[in-house]
Amino acid sequence: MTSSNIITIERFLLDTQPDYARGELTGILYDLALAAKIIAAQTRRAGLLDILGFADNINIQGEEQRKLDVFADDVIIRLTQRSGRLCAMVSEEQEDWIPIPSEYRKGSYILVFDPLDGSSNIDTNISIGTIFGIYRTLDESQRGCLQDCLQPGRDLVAAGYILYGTSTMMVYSAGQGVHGFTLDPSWGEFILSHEKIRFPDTPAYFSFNHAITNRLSPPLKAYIDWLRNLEKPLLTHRYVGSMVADFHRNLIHGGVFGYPTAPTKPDGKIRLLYEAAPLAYLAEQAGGFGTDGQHSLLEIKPENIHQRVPVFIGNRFLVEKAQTFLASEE
Ligand code: FDP
Repeated sequence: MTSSNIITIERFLLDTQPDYARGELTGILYDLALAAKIIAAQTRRAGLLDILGFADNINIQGEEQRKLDVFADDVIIRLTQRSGRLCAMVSEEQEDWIPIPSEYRKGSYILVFDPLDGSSNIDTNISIGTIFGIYRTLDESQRGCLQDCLQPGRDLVAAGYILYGTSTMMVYSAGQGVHGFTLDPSWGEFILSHEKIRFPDTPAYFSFNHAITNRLSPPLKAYIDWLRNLEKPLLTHRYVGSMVADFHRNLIHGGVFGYPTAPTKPDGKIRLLYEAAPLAYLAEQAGGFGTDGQHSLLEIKPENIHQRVPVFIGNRFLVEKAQTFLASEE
């Protein structure tokens, strides 16, 4: 790469924002890129700084919060709440929706996020990520309310994730394709590395937690058998257990990630608002699809901010096949 074709995320965001834009959305994405650099730096030092291990809290999902989750949550809230661009937030780590404190100016957008997805992988040095979605407020004249936060994925104006892997990558879409930026640690800049990402036509992977396969319903088992026995294309099974990492690998090489319902998880495990919907939005922007088995994940209006949903997401034909198998269950 020569210096003349290096495109930083800042330049790309400014160059691609529409003429009528006021820069608010661009500003939020840039704030998230900054948050990503701070979280990435802390993630890299995690083993050394003894910030691993459990914080003293149990989060509202009943999972033990790890210290890095708390750190990432705090960084994103602090960096974005005073920007004047948001009027509400939802975080996986906070029980209630988060209003913008009255001392700060309010903006027109709602940010929903999972600060550290795949957090059970932190202490074994495996890729983790941040997922985010951005909605517009329903009423510009108000300061933001719960209803602003309960919008279906179809109304997202932007979504993305940051993957803390062998490199740190920020991948986002604001409705004009999916673009990926890799953090150059020596420059401290996200550089455009993957423009207009599309799922390849020939997928390579399927990603399910097979520990629960035997407990799945007959149509789900049949679907997984179909994936396993497919010959053209031949699929390999890979499952990291960090949804962002599994989604990213499948986006680049093609594939399907699934977390269906099971007897112990009647609603599935993945959260609709800040995990499933943003990734389904990216999937559609990249030519793929996301479903709960019946409906597009983007059509489901959340009833509460932490709602769980079964998920099948990736190459469209692999995901639609899940719907076909599950239709036989009815
Ligand atoms: P985690 O609990 O570690 O935060 O949605 C949460 C999630 O990770 C996903 O990232 C991941 O795909 C899934 O749970 C893994 O669940 P299993 O361990 O049950 O496979």
